[in-house]
Amino acid sequence: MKPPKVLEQSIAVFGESGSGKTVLLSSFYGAMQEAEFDRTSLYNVTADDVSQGIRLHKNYLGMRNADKRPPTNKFRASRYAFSARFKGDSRKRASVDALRLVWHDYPGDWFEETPVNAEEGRRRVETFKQLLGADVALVLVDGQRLVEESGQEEKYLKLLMTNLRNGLLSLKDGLLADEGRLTNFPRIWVMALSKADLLPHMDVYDFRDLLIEKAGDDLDALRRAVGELVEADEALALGADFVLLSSAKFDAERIRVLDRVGVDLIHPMAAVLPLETHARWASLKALPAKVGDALLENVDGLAGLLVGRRVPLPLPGPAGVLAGLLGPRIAKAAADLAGGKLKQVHATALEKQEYAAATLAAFKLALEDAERAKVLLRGLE
Ligand SMILES: Nc1nc2c(ncn2[C@@H]2O[C@H](COP(=O)(O)OP(=O)(O)O)[C@@H](O)[C@H]2O)c(=O)[nH]1
Ligand SMILES: [Mg+2]
Repeated sequence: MKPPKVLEQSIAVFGESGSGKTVLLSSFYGAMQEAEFDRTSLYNVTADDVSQGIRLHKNYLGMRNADKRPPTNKFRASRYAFSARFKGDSRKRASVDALRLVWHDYPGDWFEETPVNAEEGRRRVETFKQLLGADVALVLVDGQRLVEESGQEEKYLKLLMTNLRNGLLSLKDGLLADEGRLTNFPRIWVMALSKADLLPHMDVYDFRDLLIEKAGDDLDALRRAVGELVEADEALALGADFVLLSSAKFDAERIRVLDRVGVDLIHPMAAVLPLETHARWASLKALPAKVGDALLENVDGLAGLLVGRRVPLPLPGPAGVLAGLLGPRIAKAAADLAGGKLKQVHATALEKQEYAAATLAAFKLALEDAERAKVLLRGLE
């Protein structure tokens, strides 16, 4: 039997303690264990680490059935891997059996407190290196803090951005010690309003405007700090994409897990945002070839799925030249699929039971819907 073919995306989630990371993870995972999800979806999702999965599911059930909040600081692990395995006939899977989502959880204290000693400093750099393969980072902005600081939100927002920036800069020397600026590092930083249910009148445009108005300079300083870490900072989007997230609706007594916002966009964002953005960046003339290749390499599997064609691996000689031409074209064709054409690709893939392709098309459609609903705002035109 051939080993299963898995395409992997990772996402790094940054949020201060109390900003909603554990609840978000539990809601994300628990929702996909519901019978209704199982009945209607093209894949099953499991946690690669079984006990991690059980803990998250238990958290979810506690919220759903007993209105109990997940215990705080229970999880020490900062890496969670989930696999979405496709149902149906394996011969029709067009070489992809599963999409894996790796979720890196960065606790806020990391960025709020300086390391106590050199050893701890080294350990932070080592742990941080785990996220170097992530294409997308989510920065959680705590909606509860915005409510508490209503009218003077800049107090909280500036501190949040500054802490994150200082945290990253403090890791800089350790991160760049080996080979200089990083080719693989999250280049898409999405600002996420967590606990969005507490601000029911705020749509994603209002959220963006608030951030820019109250902490635009700090956001820009954060962008420049990340720019100092990556090779070719023209391929960097920080402060361009925004999303609203609510893991559940928390009333005084009830926790309504079915009232979620944006949680179902996390996997689609991790897969689709790089696909669309990397294809565009790779066509920039000024970009070093090494960076362009790395950007395309991260998305060629997904692009091939959507346009129904595997991208050949780089080959020597004329074939290599051909692959070099084909890769960007396939990525661009996949990135450009939208609207009616995308719906067609989705319907055809469903009909042919090519579930991986259908899922990726559905991910893209979900982002389009979220934009229309003003839950997601993408910087791309
Ligand atoms: N209203 C609302 N409250 C939330 C939401 N997510 C988390 N909370 C609240 O925030 C608290 C801290 O969340 P938690 O996920 O433990 O934060 P963490 O420290 O970042 O892991 C929870 O106990 C809830 O009371 C949300 O989506 N909406
Ligand atoms: Mg937590």
